[in-house]
Amino acid sequence: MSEVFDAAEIEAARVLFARPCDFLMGAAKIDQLPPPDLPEVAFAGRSNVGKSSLINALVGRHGLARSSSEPGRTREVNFFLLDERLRLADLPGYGFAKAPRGEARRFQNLARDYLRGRPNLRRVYLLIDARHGLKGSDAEALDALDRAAVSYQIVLTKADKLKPAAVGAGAVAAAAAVARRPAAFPRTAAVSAVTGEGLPELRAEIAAAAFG
Ligand SMILES: Nc1nc2c(ncn2[C@@H]2O[C@H](COP(=O)(O)OP(=O)(O)O)[C@@H](O)[C@H]2O)c(=O)[nH]1
Ligand SMILES: [Mg+2]
Repeated sequence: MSEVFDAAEIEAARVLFARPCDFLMGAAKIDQLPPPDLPEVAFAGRSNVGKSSLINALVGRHGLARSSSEPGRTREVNFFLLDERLRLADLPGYGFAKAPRGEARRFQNLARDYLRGRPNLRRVYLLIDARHGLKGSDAEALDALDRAAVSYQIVLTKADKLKPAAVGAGAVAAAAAVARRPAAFPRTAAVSAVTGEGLPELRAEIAAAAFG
């Protein structure tokens, strides 16, 4: 089932993500963040890469994290509380051409300030569309994560759009692209919010990062 996690770890993670998960709050400014009193993991990536869909799929609740058709929501850091012991943070997307320049800078600064000053942040999942690979704006995000020294892991999204061999090749390419980056986690993940592939393993990765 998984080369990295055993059946008991996969099952424990499944049980964790089957626990209640609710929207906690959206923070539009750095001083609105919840206190850093619980382990947190964050999901980052270009607009439309599938951040909100992945959070929904992980917790099995469609419509929990809103999709990017509601732009206001995507300019905040949105927090979800899982089982009253783990917070999931949906970060503002980057690389969104339609956002006005000043506005784009404002929410990118928010994401950067969040990443720099969050002692309870256990890992950032940097989502990349499996069909497109890493883009220039992704490289900028990786630079920011390396500078902030926040552990991050690459997650290829929308794996259902490609044949398994192509997803595998994309995973190898992404792993090579981050191999020398200091804060990058060596494993990459590949998921689909549509078919559910890769979700059991990613839940186990998150549980290990948060509580391991
Ligand atoms: N085929 C496919 N489409 C997806 C997947 N995840 C997200 N999408 C679609 O991609 C678009 C953007 O998703 P969203 O979660 O809003 O992206 P966000 O801006 O990163 O939060 C939506 O139309 C989703 O339905 C996936 O795993 N497979
Ligand atoms: Mg979103």
